[in-house]
Amino acid sequence: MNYPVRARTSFAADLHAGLALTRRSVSPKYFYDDIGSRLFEQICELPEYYPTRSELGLLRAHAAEMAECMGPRAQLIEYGAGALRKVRFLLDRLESPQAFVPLDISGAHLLAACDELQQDYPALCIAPVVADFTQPHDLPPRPAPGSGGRRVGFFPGSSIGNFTPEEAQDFLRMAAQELRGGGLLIGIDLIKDPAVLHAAYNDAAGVTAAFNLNLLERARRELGAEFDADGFFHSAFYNAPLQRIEMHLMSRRRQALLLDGVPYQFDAGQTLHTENSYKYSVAGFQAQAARAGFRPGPVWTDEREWFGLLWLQS
Ligand code: AVI
Repeated sequence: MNYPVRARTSFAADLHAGLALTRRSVSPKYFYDDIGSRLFEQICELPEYYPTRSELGLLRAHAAEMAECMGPRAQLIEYGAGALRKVRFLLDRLESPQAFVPLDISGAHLLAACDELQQDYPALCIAPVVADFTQPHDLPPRPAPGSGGRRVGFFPGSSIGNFTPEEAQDFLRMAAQELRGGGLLIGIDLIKDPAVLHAAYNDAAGVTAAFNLNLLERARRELGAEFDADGFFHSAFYNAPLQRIEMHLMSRRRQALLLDGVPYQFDAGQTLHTENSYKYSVAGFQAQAARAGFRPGPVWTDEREWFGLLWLQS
């Protein structure tokens, strides 16, 4: 398969940079090639992985209240749109939305998902934007003053949990500006019994392990990286002081991973840190959002209080 030169270069450059660190790490965004995206979809169906089911349950039960917060004639922006499944709950309840603007870095996937959505919502104005939403990006003009509509945002899936605290704050600051006069509906994974978290990231079927290991397999496929296939294993644990799940690829033995001819030595037990998944309290997240310019609004959580959808007014 041919990969765009830019994509290869940034993966290669970021992997080299991450492997050169004393504490080796690489961005979780590199999980999501076609194979990784398919594995993530499987993760969402796993019995141990509650976030997707919990959030869908909240949307199913409360979409009407959420749509009321957004108001009539909204211009709805979705950050990191993916398959556009969750937003349907809102679209079914929104009163005469002016436009739906999904933002995603993967153009082909975004446009395919938009085509599918358009078939089911023929009257909806869909204006996809192919962009990395964490970087400066263009949006269609705001709803005209007097049109009665506001610009509002949707960022589901607890994707903000994969940002560093600084990235999360940058995103919230950008969104508060972009959505001023409207608001943001955001999904966050809540702090809970570490045993529940541990199970969610160490599923019995080994899908999360395959998802994690695919990052190295992707480096082999796309960048020609050389390493022993079973030289690394999946390691995921809850770091309680930092309130996050950490995922690592741990070396079984002393070995070298070769990338573009550069050998990166791993000792037994040494890791490549591949993901953080931050867990929040509702009050803690609202306080963080307030520092970015949002005012707290209604909160929806499931009975076990494992997952939250928060309306933040901007
Ligand atoms: C996409 N993101 C919110 C998932 C999470 O739970 O942090 C990614 C994931 N990693 C392992 N399982 C799921």
